[in-house]
Amino acid sequence: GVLMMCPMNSYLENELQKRYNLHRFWTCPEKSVFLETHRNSIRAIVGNASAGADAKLIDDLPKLEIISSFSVGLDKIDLGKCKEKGIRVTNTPEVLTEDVADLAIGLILALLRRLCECDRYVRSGKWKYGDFKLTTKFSGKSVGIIGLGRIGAAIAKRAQGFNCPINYYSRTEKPDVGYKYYPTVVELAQNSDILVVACALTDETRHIVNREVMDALGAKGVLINIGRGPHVDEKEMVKALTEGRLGGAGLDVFEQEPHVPEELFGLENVVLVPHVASATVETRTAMADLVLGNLEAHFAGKPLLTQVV
Ligand code: 8YV
Repeated sequence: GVLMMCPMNSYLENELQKRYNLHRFWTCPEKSVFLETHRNSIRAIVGNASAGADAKLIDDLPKLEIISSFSVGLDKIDLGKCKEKGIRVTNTPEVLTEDVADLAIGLILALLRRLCECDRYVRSGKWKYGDFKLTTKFSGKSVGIIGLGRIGAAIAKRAQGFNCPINYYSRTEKPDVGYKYYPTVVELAQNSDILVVACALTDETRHIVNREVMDALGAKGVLINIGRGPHVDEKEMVKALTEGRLGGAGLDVFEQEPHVPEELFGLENVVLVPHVASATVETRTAMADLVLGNLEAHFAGKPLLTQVV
């Protein structure tokens, strides 16, 4: 049996249904009763960025062999527990890198050039009564990237196309990248117009963008988050934005998805999108194929396609 944690993609769900005895966890009224009944038949879990597998669920399923995640980020899975119990874990890297980097640039442009507001201006008929106010240039602005992994590097490459000087923070300096390294996020923020969160969420990176970092970014600086909500201290971000200590924010992720702090709804200097960085037909299909391919390889005793644990 395969346990799917929440609805994620209809193509994936249909294929899982065809190939396995599929259980949809979100449709079970009594989770504990379900687990008690099926604990000896569930061999695989399919999770994503919103629903993974914690230590309790892993312990409740003694026949669990593999967790195949429909995401690159694995912060919702207890990886330590998986290692300890010999449970394999796979994710969906590479296939979503371009889309996530594209959306980061999209958020920057939408925020600085006020595209959403411009669109509302035209639709509301206000253009007849005067031109839209001036906005802020993107080309040439310094971009600071937290985490220069696959996604961070793809954002850097795109921003270079806009003649932006690139700065970055990561745990260790990367030789040969040709971007300016800062050993702390505060220094990175001090020296960047645009700060982009592109690292994995771990205990070390939770609230990596705190009040001090936002103040270093400053009233003219903007924050872009395509990582995970908990990378940013959201309460402090709301305060910094409303008090004018932070210039703006373009956000794909939030601390309590799908809940977004309502204080943000009235602000013009924010662009809010509902965790859609990888959400194109092309990429979600490629992600689904990786989830399916990993399960197929596992049950056929072949090497996994994208093994993390
Ligand atoms: C998805 C993601 O939104 O890959 C990740 O880590 O956050 C996203 O690609 C999500 O897993 C799809 O449900």
